[in-house]
Amino acid sequence: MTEASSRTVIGSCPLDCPDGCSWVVTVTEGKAVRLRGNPDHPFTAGGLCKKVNPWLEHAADPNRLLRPLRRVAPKGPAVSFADAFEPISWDEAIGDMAARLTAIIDTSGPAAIWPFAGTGNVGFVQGCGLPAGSRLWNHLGVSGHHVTICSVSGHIGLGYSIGTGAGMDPEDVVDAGIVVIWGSNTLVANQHWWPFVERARSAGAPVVVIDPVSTRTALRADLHLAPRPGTDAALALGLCRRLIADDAIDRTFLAEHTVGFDEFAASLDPWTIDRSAEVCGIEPDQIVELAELLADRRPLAVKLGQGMQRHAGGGQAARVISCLPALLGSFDRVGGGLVYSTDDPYRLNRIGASGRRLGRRPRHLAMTNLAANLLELDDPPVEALIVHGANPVVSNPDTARVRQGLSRTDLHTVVIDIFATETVDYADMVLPSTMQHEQWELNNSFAHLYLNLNQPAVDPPGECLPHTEIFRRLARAMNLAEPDLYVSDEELISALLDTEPYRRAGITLDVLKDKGWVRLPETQSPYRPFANGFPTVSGRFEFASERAEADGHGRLPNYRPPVEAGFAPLSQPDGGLGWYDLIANGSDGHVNSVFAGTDLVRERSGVPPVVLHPDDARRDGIADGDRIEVANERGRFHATAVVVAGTRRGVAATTKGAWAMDLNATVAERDSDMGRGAVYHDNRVRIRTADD
Ligand SMILES: Nc1nc2c(c(=O)[nH]1)N[C@H]1C(S)=C(S)[C@@H](COP(=O)(O)OP(=O)(O)OC[C@H]3O[C@@H](n4cnc5c(=O)[nH]c(N)nc54)[C@H](O)[C@@H]3O)O[C@H]1N2
Ligand SMILES: Nc1nc2c(c(=O)[nH]1)N[C@H]1C(S)=C(S)[C@@H](COP(=O)(O)OP(=O)(O)OC[C@H]3O[C@@H](n4cnc5c(=O)[nH]c(N)nc54)[C@H](O)[C@@H]3O)O[C@H]1N2
Ligand code: SF4
Ligand SMILES: [Mo]
Repeated sequence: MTEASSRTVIGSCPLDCPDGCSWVVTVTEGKAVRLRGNPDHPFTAGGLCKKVNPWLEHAADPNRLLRPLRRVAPKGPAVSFADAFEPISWDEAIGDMAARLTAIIDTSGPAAIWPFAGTGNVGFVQGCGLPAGSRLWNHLGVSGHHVTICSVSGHIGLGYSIGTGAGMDPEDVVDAGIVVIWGSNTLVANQHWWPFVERARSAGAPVVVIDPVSTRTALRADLHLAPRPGTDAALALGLCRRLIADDAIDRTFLAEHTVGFDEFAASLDPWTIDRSAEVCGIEPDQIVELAELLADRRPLAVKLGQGMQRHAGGGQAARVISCLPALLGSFDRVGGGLVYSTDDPYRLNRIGASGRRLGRRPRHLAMTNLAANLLELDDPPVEALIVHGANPVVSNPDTARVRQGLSRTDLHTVVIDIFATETVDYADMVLPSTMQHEQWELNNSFAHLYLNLNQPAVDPPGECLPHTEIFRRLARAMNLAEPDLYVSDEELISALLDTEPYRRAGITLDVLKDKGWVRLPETQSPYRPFANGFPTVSGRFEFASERAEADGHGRLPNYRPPVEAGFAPLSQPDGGLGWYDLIANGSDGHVNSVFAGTDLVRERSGVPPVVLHPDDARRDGIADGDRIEVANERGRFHATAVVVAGTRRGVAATTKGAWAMDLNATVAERDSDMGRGAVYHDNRVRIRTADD
């Protein structure tokens, strides 16, 4: 094979993972033969991960969806996939879709159509970033879609106090005096950041992990606090009170850059160390130890994970925790601050690119209220659901009711995916999507400050099409004249880059094509996001927030207890026998449910076990390796018990995203305190040995 027939194409990982890796695809004679981490990328530095290394094997999986399919059997799991669907041409598929959507618009109005974008790709062209198809959906005026499944509560909570989730550059953690990893299993879910943490540690910074589960990350910590799930705000309030009492606070920073400090300080009276310790179910000494470390070692860098906000009071907890670096004056120093997501500094032209001027949405539906929206919504009910990059039968809460909603015979569901997921079992039509190395994409990250371009490296297999092309064809079949519906993917990327900061920095599509990634404009290292003030109403860090008060969340940060979790063993009539708080974290074998049903991943990762504390297991007569039933009033699933001191007592831990497990049948479709976020970890279950 001659060298001339080989070339490399720079791309990026599209998955909902903070790391936002840049990759290089080697193409030989039109075939992608190698996909590896881009060694030039400053954050991801050449490595991908165990989940994505076999990307090309997944792309060539014999079970990949390759042509459009139409249902010919009743909805629901079929004995044979081939008997449930028949192949159809793209023209037929798009024609059918156009006719149905037009009829629904004519009879019920466009609000009866709900495009449902998931996090299978979080990019701005094909993924849920804008999401894909926004121009068409705006033009038609269909129901809007709120991506409430992941991180919304934390964003809103931090919005009240800091004004952004991007309170520091994660790379600058190397200069931290102390690192607190709060509700994040970094070594599994954000692994490319870990080397920066280790550099901080080598320079003397202790690493603290706060997590009810003894995760791989917690095991590497210098100090691990394992509070009851959903009680983080109580811990943070106790720490705040103690730091103020010890006069370990930065009074100059407080005077110059914050509002409402005195009010906040006065509100902390009840939060003695003993009260915090009691609510969190941890030893008072541990809280004192952490308070003393925070006082001594500055600046404080907090990495706030998404896990801790999947609770009834998740938004409020994020807001309270953000007060710690403010009290210590750490936001003012390189290496200090708080990072939840670095999304804000991207400053792409989302409004222009999504074509918001083309039309208004009559209502917005929350992704994680899917069951209620399908079963209870009126005026009009949802009649067409267009799902892409989402697998709600695995990922959403209350999957039994999700299935019930998707089973409606008067609902037309189109699923665009790369594999026949459990959601496909309920699709009326299935459309085969391209994968990342076969399409254009622009990706952000939520843990670094670089923008990644993804260029198509090869032609797609079979009849797979990018989402954008599917929606362009649909617009044409619906006879829509608006030229903005037909722009190319490259034009869409240029539209996203059409903002003042990118123009000033000279960052264009051509520049990106050349390099593959760029440092974000106006984020020169070291990043000083608040040099000109905080992006809040007052321009200061807001301990007291009028906006939060007006929104019903209280003027001051406060503790909102979990609805189910945290107290399960204590509040039950039988003293907690058999009751646990179930937490399902990211698996190290897959990101959410992506690729989780392939033979390759199933063989490697298997069905995840449920980890129980030895004292709880003994009490409940469960032995290591026993088959158990995990159940509550919403649903049940079976698993194998692993009995090991891997969680605090009363907590059962497993991982999310596995197919054919139905873990989320036990999760409530309840909203968190802010933004209708999901409450995956606020989930009380009963565990016993299974009868079968
Ligand atoms: N390998 C892998 N990586 C992933 C993912 C994956 O599925 N697999 N998922 C990706 C996605 S979608 C996201 S959003 C990010 C999220 O990444 P993370 O922010 O790390 O979120 P989770 O893994 O959900 O949970 C993080 C930790 O929060 C803990 N936790 C749960 N409840 C509480 C609580 O009440 N208090 C505290 N202090 N901790 C709590 C859990 O035990 C868990 O260890 O990771 C991404 N990365
Ligand atoms: N119990 C519990 N459940 C959770 C969580 C938890 O912590 N605990 N975490 C939640 C979180 S953080 C998230 S983000 C959600 C994720 O939930 P979803 O948004 O539903 O995302 P995934 O489950 O990853 O499903 C993505 C789908 O996209 C498909 N896909 C992948 N690439 C492509 C592509 O290029 N094109 C198309 N069309 N499809 C593609 C995959 O095959 C898969 O079917 O899960 C949530 N579920
Ligand atoms: S899943 Fe995360 S760590 Fe793995 S390649 Fe994608 S961005 Fe990188
Ligand atoms: Mo997520």
